Amino acid sequence: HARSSQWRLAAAIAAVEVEKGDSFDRLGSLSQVTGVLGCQWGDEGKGKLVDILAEHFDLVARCQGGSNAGHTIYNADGKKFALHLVPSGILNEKTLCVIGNGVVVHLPGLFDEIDGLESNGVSCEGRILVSDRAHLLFDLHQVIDGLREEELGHSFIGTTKRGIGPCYSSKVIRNGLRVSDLRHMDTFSQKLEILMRDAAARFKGFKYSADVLKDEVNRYKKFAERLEPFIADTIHIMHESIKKKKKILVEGGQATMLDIDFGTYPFVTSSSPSADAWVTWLELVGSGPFPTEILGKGGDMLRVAGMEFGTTTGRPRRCGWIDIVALKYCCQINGLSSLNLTKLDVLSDFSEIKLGVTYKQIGGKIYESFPVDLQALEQIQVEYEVMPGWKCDISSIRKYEDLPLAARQYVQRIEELVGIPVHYIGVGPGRDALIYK
Ligand code: 2SA
Ligand code: GDP
Ligand code: MG
Repeated sequence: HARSSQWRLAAAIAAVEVEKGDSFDRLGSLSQVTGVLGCQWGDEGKGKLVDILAEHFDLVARCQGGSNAGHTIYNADGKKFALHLVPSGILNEKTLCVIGNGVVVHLPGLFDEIDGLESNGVSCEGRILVSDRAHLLFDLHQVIDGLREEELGHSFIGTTKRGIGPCYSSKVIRNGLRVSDLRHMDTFSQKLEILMRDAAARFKGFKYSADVLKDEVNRYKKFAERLEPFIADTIHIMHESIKKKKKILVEGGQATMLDIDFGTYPFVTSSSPSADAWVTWLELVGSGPFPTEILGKGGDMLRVAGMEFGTTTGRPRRCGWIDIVALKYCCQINGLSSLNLTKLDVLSDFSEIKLGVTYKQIGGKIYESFPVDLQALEQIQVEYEVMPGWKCDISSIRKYEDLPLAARQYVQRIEELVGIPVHYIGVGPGRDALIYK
C-alpha cells in the first residue's frame, strides 16, 4: 500500500522460483510452482503480473489474507477489474483459481465479486475453488476491527477494517468457523453463538442478541447453498496437481514488510505474505514507519502520477522513494531470483530520482540489515543515492533498449544494489505495459 505503495514502485514485486535449479526464462519456462509476492508494503502491482503470467499456469492460488487485498487488473479490452478475494488469474479462462486454506473468506464480499465478474462476462462457477479448511470471516469481525482501531486511539494500526486481524485471532484462539462448518448448520449456529458472545464479552460496542444470531444463521444458510459448488479439498487438489506436473502460480496478498513475523510489527497484517506461507497456507492509511516516505509536494506528485489510492478502501497511499534496505531484506527472506520493477513510468516527471541505500543510526552507525526496533526505525536517517531523471514519457515503450539511458541506469543500479536481476519492468497499469528484460 501506499506505505506499502512505497515506491513499492520499484521492485515492489518479485517473481520467485521455488524449485531450485530450474532456469527462469521470463515466460514459457517458469518453475512448476512460481509465486508473485510483495517486497515493500503492498500494492506494488502484484495483480497485474499474476494476470499476465496466468496463461502459463494451470492454477492460480491465493494462500493468505482476505479481502484486505486489492488487485487492479485490466482485460484485453482495457476493462478494469478490482479483485479482493478472487485470484487475479480469473480473467484467463483456462486457469483454475484456488482460494487456499490460509485465506480468510468473507462470503458476502466473495459473492459480490463473483456477481461483478459474471455480469462482465467472466464465468466463475467451476473455475474458483474455495478450501473447505479456510476460515469464515463474518461481518462481526469487521465490526470488531473498527472497534479495536477506535480503542487504540493514536496508536491505531491503520487496518483496512476488513476484519482480517479479528478473523485470524478467532482462528488462533480456536473459536473460528470454517467453510466446512457450512455443511453442518446445526452446529454452525452453536459455534457462531459462542463467537458472538465472545465478541460481546470483549467489546462493549458489540451487542449480542438471539435475534442477531438467528438472522445471521439464516443468511449463512443461503450462502452455504450458493457456495457448495465452489467448496473443495484444495490440499488434495494441490498435491494431485503437483504430481500431475501441472503449473501453479501463487498470488501473494499484502507484502513481506506487512508480514506478521518479518514486517514492521505491530504495523503489519495478521497473516504471512512471505514465501514461507506457501507451505502451510497454501487519510488513513496504515500507520507505522516508512523511512523513505516523501511528504509534501513530491509525495503528492507521486500519488497523482501513480494513482495511489487503495484498491479496497480508496484511501490515499503513502508514497516514497525505493527503499533498497527493505528490498534486500525481502529478497533474503523470500529467496528471490528475479524482480518486477513496477511503475517506472510514474517517475518520469522527476528531474532527480533517489534511492534509499543505507540506514544510519543517530550516532552515524550503519545498520547491516533491516532493524526490528520500531523506535530505531522512526529515528533512522536514510542515505540516498541521487540519479538523474529521464523527464520524458516512457509509457509506450516496450523494449528495454528503447528506454532512455537514465531509466536504464536506474534499473541497473537497483540490480547492482540488490544483487538480483530485474526481469520485468512496468510502464503503465495496462496488461501490455510491461517490458521483458
Ligand atoms: P489489515 O486490514 O489488518 O490487513 O491491516 C493491517 C496492516 O496491513 C496493511 N494492509 C495493506 N496495505 C496496503 N494495501 C492493502 N490492501 C488494499 C489494496 C488496501 C487499500 O491492495 O489496495 O485499499 O488501501 C493492505 N492490506 C493490509 C494496512 O495498511 C495495515 O498497515
Ligand atoms: P497489488 O495489491 O500489488 O496487486 O496492487 P494494486 O492493484 O492494489 O495497486 C497497484 C496499482 O498500480 C494499480 O492501480 C495498477 O493498475 C497500477 N500499476 C501496476 N503496474 C503499474 C505500472 O507499471 N505503472 C503504472 N503507472 N501503474 C501500474
Ligand atoms: Mg493492492
